[in-house]
Amino acid sequence: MIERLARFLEDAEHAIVFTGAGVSAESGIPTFRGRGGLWERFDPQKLATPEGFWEDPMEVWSWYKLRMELIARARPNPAHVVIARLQERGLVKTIITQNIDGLHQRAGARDVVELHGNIWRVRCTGPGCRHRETLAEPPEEIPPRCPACGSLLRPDVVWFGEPLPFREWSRAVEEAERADLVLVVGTSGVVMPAGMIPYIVKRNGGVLVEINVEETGYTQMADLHIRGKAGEVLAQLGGLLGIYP
Ligand code: BV8
Repeated sequence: MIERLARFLEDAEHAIVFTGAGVSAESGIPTFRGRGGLWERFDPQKLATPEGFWEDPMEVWSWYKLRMELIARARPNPAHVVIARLQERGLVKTIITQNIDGLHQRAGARDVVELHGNIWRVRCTGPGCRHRETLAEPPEEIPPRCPACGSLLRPDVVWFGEPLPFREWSRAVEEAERADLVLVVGTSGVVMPAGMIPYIVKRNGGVLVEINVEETGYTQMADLHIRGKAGEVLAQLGGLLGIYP
């Protein structure tokens, strides 16, 4: 299986990677839907929404601050590292992620397309105020206020019911239309429209390879489904290609 994956990647002209929460699971970041997932203790359908934020900014900020602290302590796992090295070797071109944890970049990946934003970026909710900033650590005071106008700051992430950032979404679709292979790592494919990216590659005749610990909506149309943990499978791939450890 790993050999077939290596051959697929070597034969591809324009391979891309599409990741979800499962790629960060071995870094200790809970996934959305898996066991012990973020959904079990918190209801993202309530908290990761504009309504949830305006109803209780403190509760939503406590959730994001908790996740920032978890992410700050987390380290990229072999999945993030090998994906970055595949990109360095030119075996994959673009990394498209639904995650907001920034771990692909911390593993050395470049030009990562973050479809749902980044947890370290905040923006002002004040009408007409364009203040944005990237935090180096979780905010002391929550909910944080805009230094320019005093309005509430919000995480610069895409909540349910919100459109994806135009630039990132257009870039991802463009990449998917160009790709002749998509490596789908650690995503249930439930969330749309992000989850469409692998379908676009497949519809255009590209190869779809999936790495996941369970079956998903992509499995039955995958050319190769590797059942296993992303960190372990990609560490083996990296070993085979001589790019890891
Ligand atoms: C929009 C940022 C419209 C915030 C996130 C009914 C049908 C279809 C769609 C909808 C519907 N009802 C509503 C919608 C739309 C909705 C949606 O898709 N809902 C879902 C729940 C059905 N989508 C939206 O609202 C989107 N916006 O549609 O706007 C619009 C358009 C124009 C104008 C105005 C409005 C916005 C969605 C973005 C939401 N934001 N995150 C934050 O993180 O706080 S989504 C959130 O889910 C994360 O980004 C996460 O990455 C993403 C997807 O989940 P996964 O990454 O797949 O994670 P999950 O836990 O599900 O799966 C983990 C997988 O990993 C599993 O398969 C597991 O087996 C595997 N795994 C676990 N461990 C490992 C592993 N694999 C390998 N190795 C391991 N070790």
